[in-house]
This record gives sequence, structure tokens and C-alpha cells, in this order.
Amino acid sequence: MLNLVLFGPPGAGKGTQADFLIKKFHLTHLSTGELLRNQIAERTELGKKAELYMDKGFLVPDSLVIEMLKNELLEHKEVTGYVFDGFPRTVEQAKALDEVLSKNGTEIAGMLLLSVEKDELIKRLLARAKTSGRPDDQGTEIIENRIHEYDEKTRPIKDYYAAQNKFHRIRGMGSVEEIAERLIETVSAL
Ligand code: B4P
Repeated sequence: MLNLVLFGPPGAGKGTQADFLIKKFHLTHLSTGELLRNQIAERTELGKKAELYMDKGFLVPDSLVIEMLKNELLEHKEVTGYVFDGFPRTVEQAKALDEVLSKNGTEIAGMLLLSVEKDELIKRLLARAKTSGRPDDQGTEIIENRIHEYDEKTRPIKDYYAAQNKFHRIRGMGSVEEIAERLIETVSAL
């Protein structure tokens, strides 16, 4: 199996680039942001709890997200690999992911950090706000919260993967196609 973690601040292009990786390497896309938005749309208990955090730009508690991810992995046993998009977002989540993958006899092959300047992140998310309808894209205050959560809770995961020699930084500025080429080159060399 080829399991990749696509990593980066909000607006780095994770969702955008995941599409290229799943096509090129025949992988399954697993976005916790998308799963959570589906839960909210379906008004499930999990969705109602998650919404309280997401709408303000805060991370959803680990226990909720880890449980949801485990259930999702159980549903897709016959896959050739995953692109984990937006998961893990805390060291706790990274450890839980390693545990569940190792129980299935597999592991993360590489963690790919899309590196993008803060001004550009805000510009992209405000542009998306016009069409996405996503409450967490509406306004710089919420977007700043998301970036702050990333800096405080998510960025430290970099060291977790670096210690396993799995960390790769990719420049996330430029056209979508240019960035996809950089990613594909890195993954091909794993
Ligand atoms: P996500 O859905 O993961 O949202 P995100 O971090 O903003 O990334 P997204 O995929 O949307 O943006 P992208 O960079 O692709 O999470 C949303 C929320 O869910 C979180 O804030 C949190 O509350 C919760 N959550 C999710 N997972 C969680 C977890 N594991 N633990 C706890 N909470 C969790 O793209 C952004 C925009 O940029 C797009 O409009 C795109 O078109 C544009 N873009 C991309 N590449 C570009 C380029 N090269 N040039 C110009 N624009 C570009």
C-alpha cells in the first residue's frame, strides 16, 4: 500500500492537490474536513458537535475525529493506498493513525508539507468564500483562528514525521499544475 499524508495550513491546496495524487497513483482520498462537513449536512450527533468548533475555525476534538477515521478505514478495506488530507492535525492523531495502520500491516510512506506564505493563504480562502458557502471561510477573523490552530497544534507534527525520516517539504506557491508536478516527483522517489 502507498499511504501519503498531505499536510499544510488551511488554504495550502491540500484538497486541490489530493485530486492529482489519487489519479496518478490510484489512491483513495480521505479528507476529514469533507467527512465532517458531510456529518454536519446529515445533522448527525457527531456533526452537531463538530459544527460548534469548525464554524469558529477551531479544530474538532481528537476523540471525535479519530473515531470517525477508524470507522471510515474499516469501510474501505480493499484499497491500494490513501491520501490522508487534513488528517492527522495533532500529534495525538498522528500516533492513532500509525497504530491503526500498523494493525493492518501497513504504514505512512511519506508526509508532504505544502509550504505557502500566510498572505497567500488568506487571499485564497477569502476568494473561495465567495463560492464555497463554507462558514469557516467567511471573514479574516475565522481564517486567522484556523491559521493559529495550525501553528499551535498541527505544525508540531512535522517533527513527528521528520523523526521517522518521512517528512518532505514542497513549495506550494505557483500554479496548481506546477505544484502537482513537484508533488508527483517527490512521491515517485519514495
Ligand atoms: P479542511 O476541510 O481540511 O480545510 P482546510 O485546511 O482549509 O483545507 P482545504 O482542503 O479546504 O483547502 P485547500 O488547502 O485545498 O478542514 C476544515 C475544518 O475541519 C478545520 O478547520 C477543522 O475545524 C476541521 N477538521 C478537519 N480535519 C480535522 C482533524 N483531523 N482534526 C480536527 N479538526 C479537523 O484549498 C484552499 C483554496 O485555495 C481552494 O479554493 C483552492 O481552489 C485554492 N488553491 C489551491 N491551490 C491553489 C494555487 N496553487 N493557487 C491559487 N489558489 C489555489
